[in-house]
Amino acid sequence: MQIETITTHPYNDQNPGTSGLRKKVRVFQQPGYLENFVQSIFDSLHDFTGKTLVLGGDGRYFNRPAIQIIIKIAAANGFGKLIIGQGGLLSTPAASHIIRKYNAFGGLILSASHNPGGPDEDFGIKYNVGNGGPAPEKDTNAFYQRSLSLDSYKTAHIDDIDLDRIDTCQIDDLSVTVIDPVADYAELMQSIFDFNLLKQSIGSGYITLLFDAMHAITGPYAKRILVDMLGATPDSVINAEPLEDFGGHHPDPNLAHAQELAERMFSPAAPVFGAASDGDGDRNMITGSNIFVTPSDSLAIMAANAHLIPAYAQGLRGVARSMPTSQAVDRVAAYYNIPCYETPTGWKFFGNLLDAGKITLCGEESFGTGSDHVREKDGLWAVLFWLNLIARKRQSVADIVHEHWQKFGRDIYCRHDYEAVDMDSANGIVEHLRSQLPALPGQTFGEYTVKYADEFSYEDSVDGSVSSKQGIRIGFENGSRIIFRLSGTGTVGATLRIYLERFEPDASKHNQDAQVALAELIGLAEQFCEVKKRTGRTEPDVVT
Ligand code: VG1
Ligand code: CO
Repeated sequence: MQIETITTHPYNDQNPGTSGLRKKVRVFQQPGYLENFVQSIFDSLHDFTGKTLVLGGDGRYFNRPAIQIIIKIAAANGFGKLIIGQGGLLSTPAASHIIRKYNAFGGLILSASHNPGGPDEDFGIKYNVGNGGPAPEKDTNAFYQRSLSLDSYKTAHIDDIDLDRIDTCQIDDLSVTVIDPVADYAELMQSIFDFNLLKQSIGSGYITLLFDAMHAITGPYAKRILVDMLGATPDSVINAEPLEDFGGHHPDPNLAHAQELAERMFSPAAPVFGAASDGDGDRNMITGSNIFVTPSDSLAIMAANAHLIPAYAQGLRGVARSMPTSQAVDRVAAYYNIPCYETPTGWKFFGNLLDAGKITLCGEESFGTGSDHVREKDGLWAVLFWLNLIARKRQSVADIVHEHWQKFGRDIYCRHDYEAVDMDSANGIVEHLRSQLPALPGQTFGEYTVKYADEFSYEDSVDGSVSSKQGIRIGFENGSRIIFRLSGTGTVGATLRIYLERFEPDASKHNQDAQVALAELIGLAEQFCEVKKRTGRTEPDVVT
């Protein structure tokens, strides 16, 4: 194998965010841009000669050429085996599983998740370590540091690999295997859930369902599992064909972007269950006939009912949620007397807790839930979890949610996003918030008295590493919270996220609209951060 060292110049903007490096496609297409980042990753890792690397992506524009480029760099850097999803496709959770199942050294996942795709849209790349999870911060920091001084990368002179044929080929010391992207994952799902019960419930018509794959990666997974294996009608999976531009839409599973699903779920003829997933298949939106389940509630409900699922019949060791996720799951953990951890935003912070066996289930308010079966959040797993619950409890989604609120109370919750805010204004908002923190505790605003006001810092209980500046928290005596943070996944300007939550124990008030119930907190949030005043905006761009 002929290996060539190519001279390059460093780029100064290759700092991975919450979930890998995400930029516009055109940024990635600059000479050496992708190559540099991949070489920076390999330069920061040790002792992988002859070992296995998993490769796959969500199928967005630039996925295929990027895979061919990475194959050649991985070959030149001494990997011994590459496992690649057919067509260059792997959902994020499936990639995590394949890394674990085949004892790979790590994997590269090509995705910008729920961001739009196409020549003028977004691309992304993320490195996952041997446990199947996103590289921890110490690694992503090392990749960035290396990228700042990188002056060459290595590439091998080999032909492009036929990504469409399931096969293994040997090129000198390198073996390249193209695998069915769905088979291993489907088998894993079968080992977790009661597929016989699901087949009966779906086959008998007790459960009718609608799954929106949003023209993204979960189409082939949903068709194989929900239709072929569980017997759902073929029209139960919509937008099932992965497209490079996701049909021109945002593959973002929320009521605004999964529009057809939302319309059908809130109509008189709605099926029993409806769900959607994102570009790379790690997010999930859960709905039932005429009801939307917030991700924070979904996590709490899953935790409260996990013993009904075969793989979790023994109960949960513990649970974790990201800091801005509502405290609903904390109440479940307290009820079952199991630990509940609060981590910074991003799945990489759950990895150590999962590896150490401290938690079984975890989730984020951003439509992410998962368990110790892989080291990523997992959209279809959450869908199967809910289907299995409905089949076992023989209750509608609405009944399951209302019964949960009656037992535990409701954490009324919403998030407001202000997108593409210019960086200076965003930094000004954060500075302004910071400056108020010392004086806030003890102050009263209407029915809200501030209990604490701080900037979240996390110490990992397994390896002792500390991550600071993970969001500004204002907590009130009555348990309500307002949280502010800047997104680490956007590609244009800054996105300010405002997370609002209020606990309502009184069941007669559980059916309130969240925007109404949270109106006073929403007003307070503006008083503290002044986003509208400082940017001239009148409304958030996204409300979830
Ligand atoms: C967002 C979410 C976070 C999630 C991350 C990656 O990050 O808030 O909870 O882990 O996306 O998800 P941020 O920094 O933009 O708030 V995915 O499905 O985009 O890989
Ligand atoms: Co995603």
